[in-house]
Amino acid sequence: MNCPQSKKTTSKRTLLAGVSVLICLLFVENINALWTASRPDGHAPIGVHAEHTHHKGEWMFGYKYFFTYSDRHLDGASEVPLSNILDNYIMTGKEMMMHMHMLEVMFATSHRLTLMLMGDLMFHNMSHAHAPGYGEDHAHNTSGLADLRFSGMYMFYNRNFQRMHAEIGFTLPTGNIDYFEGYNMQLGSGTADLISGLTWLAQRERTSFGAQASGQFSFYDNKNNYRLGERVNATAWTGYVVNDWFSPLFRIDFNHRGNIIGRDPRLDPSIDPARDPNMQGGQRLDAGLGLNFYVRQGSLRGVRFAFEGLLPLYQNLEGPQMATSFTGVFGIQYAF
Ligand SMILES: [Cu+2]
Repeated sequence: MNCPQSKKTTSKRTLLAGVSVLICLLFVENINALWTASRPDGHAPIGVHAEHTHHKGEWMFGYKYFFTYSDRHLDGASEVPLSNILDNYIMTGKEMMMHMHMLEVMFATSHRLTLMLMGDLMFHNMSHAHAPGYGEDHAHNTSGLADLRFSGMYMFYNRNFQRMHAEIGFTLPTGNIDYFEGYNMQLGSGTADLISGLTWLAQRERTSFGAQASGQFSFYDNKNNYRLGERVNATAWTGYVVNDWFSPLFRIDFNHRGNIIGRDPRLDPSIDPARDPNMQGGQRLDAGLGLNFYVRQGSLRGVRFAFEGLLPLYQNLEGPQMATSFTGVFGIQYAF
C-alpha cells in the first residue's frame, strides 16, 4: 500500500494549485488595478465635494441642491426650549431653512490635475420668535450669490484599485455679509479663504470605500471686523454596486466650526444669540444614506443623478444656537 505517499502527493498538488490560483488572481488584480469612475459608486455620496478627479481633457458640469432644516436650539449637547432663551433675549430663531443651489464645473488639464469652480445661490428663510412684550413673531429672507470657490485637485496615488488626491484652493468673498439678523444669515465669509482637502478612494468588485478630510480657513478680518472660525470636515463612506446603474451608499460625516473671531459692531449680542460671535461654533456628527444613479444608455447616457439624506447623530454647539435637524441633497452631473 502506498496510501500515505499518494495522500502526500495529493496535498502537495492541491497546495500548488492553490498557490497558482492565488498568483493568477494577483496578476488579474494587477492588470485591472486602476480605480475607475465608470460605475454608480464611482462618485461619492452627492453631499461630498471635490471627491473625484477626471481623465485628461474631460469636462464635468454639475448642479447640486442642498436643503438644511433647523427647528431647535442646543446649548452644548442638550436642547434648550425656546421660552428659556426668550427669558434672556429679545428674540431668537424659531425655524430656519437654507436652500443652496450650487453649480460646479470641473476640467482635467492632465490625468493628475483637475480644476474646479463652484458657485452657489443661497436662500435663507428664518422665522423669529419674540419675547413677550417685544412685538410679533416675524420672518426674514436673505438670498443671493455665496462665495465662489476655485480649487485644484492633484491625484498622487492610483494603484491597486485605490486613489488619493489632495485639493488646494481659495474662496472669493462674493457673498453678502451685511444682514442684521445674525451671523448665520450671511451669505459668505467676507474674506478670501484657504480651502484644502485630502481624499482616499478604494474599490472592490461590488463595494467601494472613501474618506475625506477637508477644511476652510480665514486669515484676516472682513470689512465688518470679524472672521469666521476654522471649518473642518471629516467624512467616510461605503457604497455597494447593485447593478451597473445603481448604488446605495452609507456615510458618516463629522463637522467642526470654530467660533467667530472679532465682532460685527452692528450686531448686538444681547438681542439674539445668533448675533453673538461666541455662539457660532460647534461639532456635528451626521449619518447619511445616498442613492447614486448612473445612466448607461439612451439620450441621457453618462448622466448621474444622486440623492442623499443626512440626520444628526450627535451635536455639541456653543449656544444656545440653532441646531440642524435634517440635510437633504440632490445632484445631477455630466462629464464628457
Ligand atoms: Cu467631476
